[in-house]
Amino acid sequence: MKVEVQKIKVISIITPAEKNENYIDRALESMAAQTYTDFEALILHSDIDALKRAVGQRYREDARFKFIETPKDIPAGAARNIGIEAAKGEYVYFLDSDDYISDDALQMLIENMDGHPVVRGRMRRTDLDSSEIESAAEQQRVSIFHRNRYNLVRNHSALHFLISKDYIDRLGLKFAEEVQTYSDLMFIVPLLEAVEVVPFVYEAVYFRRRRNDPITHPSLRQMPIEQRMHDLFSIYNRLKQSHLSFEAEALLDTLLLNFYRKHLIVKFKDKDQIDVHFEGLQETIRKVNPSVLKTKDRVLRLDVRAIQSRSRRTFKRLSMVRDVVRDAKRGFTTRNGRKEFIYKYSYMKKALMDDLVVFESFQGKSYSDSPKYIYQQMLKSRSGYNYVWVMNKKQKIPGNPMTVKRFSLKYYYYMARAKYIVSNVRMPNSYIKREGQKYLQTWHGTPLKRLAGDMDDVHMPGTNAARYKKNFSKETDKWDYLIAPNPYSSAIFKRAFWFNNTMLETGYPRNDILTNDNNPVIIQDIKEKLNLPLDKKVILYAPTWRDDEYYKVGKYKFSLQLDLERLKERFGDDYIILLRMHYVVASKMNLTGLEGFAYDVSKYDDVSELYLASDMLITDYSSVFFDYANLRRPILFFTYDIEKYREQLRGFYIDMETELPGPLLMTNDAVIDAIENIDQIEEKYRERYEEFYARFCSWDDGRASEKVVEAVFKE
Ligand code: C2G
Repeated sequence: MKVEVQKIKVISIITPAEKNENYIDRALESMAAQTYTDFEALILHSDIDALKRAVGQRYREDARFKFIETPKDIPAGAARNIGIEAAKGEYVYFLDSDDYISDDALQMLIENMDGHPVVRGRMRRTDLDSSEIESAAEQQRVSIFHRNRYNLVRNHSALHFLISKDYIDRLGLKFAEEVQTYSDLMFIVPLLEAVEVVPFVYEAVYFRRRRNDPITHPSLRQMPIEQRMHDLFSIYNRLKQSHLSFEAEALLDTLLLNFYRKHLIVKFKDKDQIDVHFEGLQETIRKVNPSVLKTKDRVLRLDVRAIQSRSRRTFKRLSMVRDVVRDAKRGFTTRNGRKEFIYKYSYMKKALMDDLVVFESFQGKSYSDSPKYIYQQMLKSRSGYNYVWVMNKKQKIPGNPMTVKRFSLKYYYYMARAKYIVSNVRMPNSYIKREGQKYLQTWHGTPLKRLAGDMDDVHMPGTNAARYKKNFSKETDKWDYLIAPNPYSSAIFKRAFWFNNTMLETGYPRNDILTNDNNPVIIQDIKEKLNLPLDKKVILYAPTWRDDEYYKVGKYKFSLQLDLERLKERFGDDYIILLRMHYVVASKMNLTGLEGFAYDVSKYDDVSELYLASDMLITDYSSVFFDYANLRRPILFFTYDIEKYREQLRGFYIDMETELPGPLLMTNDAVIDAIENIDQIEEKYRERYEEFYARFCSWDDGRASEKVVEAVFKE
């Protein structure tokens, strides 16, 4: 028979909600769904009205949900303390507002307390958009382990412990209030010191959601290293003052040493940082228990002993030697390591060359895009500069600049020595921006798909949203200049790239030729260069890539949905079609049987020239249409997978249904019909096209290259 007495005990769930209005629904939902219903949920926030507006009505009406006002901008630990003060329950439980728990979590915990003052369940990490549920009922097994109690807090968190309120009061447990992070240690270490065992309930699951925006909305673990270091040192020193068990010391020392190994070694690559932090680190690390230190690996031990006993200057020297050894080791073991070593220790030590400009377009894949037009403008209007182009294939470039292959030794040499770097995509992580170097980022399109900081989820291989954004912001920090093609992009770039340097609001250099060279002679030239028939009209098909369809990192698949046979049959007498895949697409196209009608121009360097040579564009979610609209020629959107693309992959900045200068077409029938009736379509979309043009093309006046060169390169 089940014992009923436990059922009357109330659990106080304490949930600080500051800045988490957007995430809290999932937490509330999981509280409401608890099979153990005797709880009060104490939701803490500095603006109760705003919070109430953000949550569903059912929580406002359910008396178990209590909204408690806190002072503004207090750390989460202080908010939890207010929660503890207000708690009326026999038990206290901490659930964060961006996480959630399994439906029977509270029940499993309380039923398995077994007379102990504290019990803990299992933690699982999931993504922010995850709706995974795991409940004991599904698992059909019940287990309680009595574990080494300190194994339960390796993530130093008080979450998912169910604790007797009486016990908390008796021990006077409080979270640290003077810190943002690590405040849980102050609560949890004394608690664990006071108990012998903590039952562990495998079936009670706490889902810890991984935040996807470490730059503007960091979770506590994503806070800046400086903050976390200050907090960890402060809590560590406070706790070390009391008499602790060996297990507690091992927990704290290991936390400190891991922090050093994971974050400070990297930080100390910049030797000035040693000057800033050495004293505090030395004072703290001297408190590490020698028996704990003995259990760590040799390299770490040597480092720690040096910090403990040497002067700052000696440690700095040792640290320099350590860096060289580490980089040299990489030099022997990784493909580019040797070159990066020479780059860092030799080339970077040589003086910058003030007259040298390195250009790169699409990672050295082509001589194209805005870097090409900026370069051509420099040839015309500047003297005294030397140029290097990053080109992966051998190719003759006007002006005969030096060309280097990406990641070759020469490439590293010029990346180290050039005063100016011009690129339209991100640089590799190994690129180190030098003091005095100027990095002009041209970017490569008006954004339709959500960019960097504006992306919720990332579906590209080998990364997640948090890592992606962190890397991305490291890159954008290096940009001195960024080109905006229109006011709309300028606003988005500032936000999504966290960009505060010089925005060149000039329009796109790559679009200059759409204004200046839009004439029959040049168009015929381009067609001849491409060996195209001169008596046919030209359709350009230029779709973008799909984040989730790939062979491996950087090599994407594209499966052609356009029915070329039908198009040829219907329009072959009057039209030809140019197929232009995005530069990350690696799929090959098979055009047998379509000779004289379909041409693969994916390898052609400059898409702007293809725009000029075509009479009509078919695209999808590619930024090409923003540029193409400069020509005021018809645009069709073949958007057969718009639902997936919009909902799952990226999300759009503009409303595709109402703001585009042409129709969305879902089938080949619709495409054929649209080409057939292209005149009516032009007529129908005339007004919208004009609005679109005014919004996105008005800065493109044919002089963008000139303005950019003017702004960045002295005469
Ligand atoms: N491009 C091209 N051929 C294609 C698609 C794109 O030559 N079939 C070129 C165009 O210059 C285009 C640029 O690559 O403007 C960027 O391509 P998008 O399809 O827009 O995609 P993406 O590389 O993801 O960049 O802010 C812009 C976005 O980041 C988009």
